[in-house]
Amino acid sequence: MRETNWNRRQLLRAAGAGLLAAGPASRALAEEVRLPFANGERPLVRYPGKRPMILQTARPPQLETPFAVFDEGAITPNDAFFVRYHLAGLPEEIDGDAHRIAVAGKVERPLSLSLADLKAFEPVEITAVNQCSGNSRGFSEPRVAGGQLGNGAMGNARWRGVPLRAVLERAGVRAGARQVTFGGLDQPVVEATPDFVKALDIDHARDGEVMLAYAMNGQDLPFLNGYPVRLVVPGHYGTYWVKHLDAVTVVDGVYDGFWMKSAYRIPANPCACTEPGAAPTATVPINRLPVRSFVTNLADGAAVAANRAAVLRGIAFDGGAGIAEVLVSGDGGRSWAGASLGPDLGRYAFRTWQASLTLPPGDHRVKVRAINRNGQSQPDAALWNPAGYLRNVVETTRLRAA
Ligand SMILES: Nc1nc2c(c(=O)[nH]1)N[C@H]1C(S)=C(S)[C@@H](COP(=O)(O)O)O[C@H]1N2
Ligand SMILES: [Mo]
Repeated sequence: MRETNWNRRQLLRAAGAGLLAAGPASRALAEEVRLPFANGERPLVRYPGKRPMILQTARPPQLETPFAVFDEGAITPNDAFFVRYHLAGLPEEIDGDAHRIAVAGKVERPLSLSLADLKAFEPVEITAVNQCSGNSRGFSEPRVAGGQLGNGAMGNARWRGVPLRAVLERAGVRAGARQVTFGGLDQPVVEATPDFVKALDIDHARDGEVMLAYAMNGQDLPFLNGYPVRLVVPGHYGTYWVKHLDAVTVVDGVYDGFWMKSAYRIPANPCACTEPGAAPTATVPINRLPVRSFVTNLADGAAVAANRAAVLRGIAFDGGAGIAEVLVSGDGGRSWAGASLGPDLGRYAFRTWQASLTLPPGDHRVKVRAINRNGQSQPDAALWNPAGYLRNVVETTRLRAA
């Protein structure tokens, strides 16, 4: 498992190789993909420990999962899991044995936990989707600033680790605690950039599900996904899932660092949306994942045999109620039929589904819609907000039957 822990020089070399799109070093790697929006051309690159991934940025490394990976099953393999960083100062190398997590602030007993200390707690496992707030931002219309991502900034893995609650109990949270903040080893490269620190309310931090994870799908965390320990916040957007976790601090106020106070905020209204182009009057920190569903086995524009049952496969997920139902439409949303759901890996996981559609010759708009156990679903038309967060419109796949 050690081979997944690459040092920064190796990562940068890999990034450089991918970036030299015209140069000799890139030939073995360079293939392009085209995300389906304007300026969607991206190189495919191979980083250590990863299969070819869609390069969003090289410094810091930001890699998107090629969408076809999601048709391989409900679990996203570690070598295909997307990568998101804000700060270009990645650690040179991480020695898992020397790594310590400082638990401090409003606690009775500050702790310095090694990986071995963490592994001595009773382990828990949870299968949960990590999705970037900006997943699918490239489809936003009107377009918005930020990484122009397709639909591949998400993944579902089986996480193993220790409930944050158990760690906080050992440290002894003092009266008056309001939030817990989380920091990782990566650093800004210029002083003006605020360090990446996130916060959760104390009750959320102690819900028993928020986890300090040291394994992903039965392996050490890949370097780029947070080796040796990351926070897992089931049902919540990836921004809270702090990687290379080294600081857990209990505070008695509402943390007001840049990445909580200014970034990753959504309109404070029921749709978390605004009129296109308009700024919200009030905002709150982004939180739970809304319901989403995708067709995974047929790409937009694919051909199928006319008048014969075509199999449709896909995935659906939400922020933790669990998927109750998936419906598919072969006629652009006029009529809907139920899909059959695959195995239930837990309410935070991807739920696979399957359906069949018989289409007459011609062009068709196939749609998929999921409904969770709270009765929440997806909007027919995309909602808009200035950061391009929370996209969960009913997806359309155009198929040609012949
Ligand atoms: N240390 C650290 N943790 C981080 C980030 C970061 O920049 N630094 N980015 C967050 C964001 S916005 C996302 S979407 C997830 C992505 O997790 P992944 O790279 O393992 O896919 O990591 C989160 N944790
Ligand atoms: Mo993110």
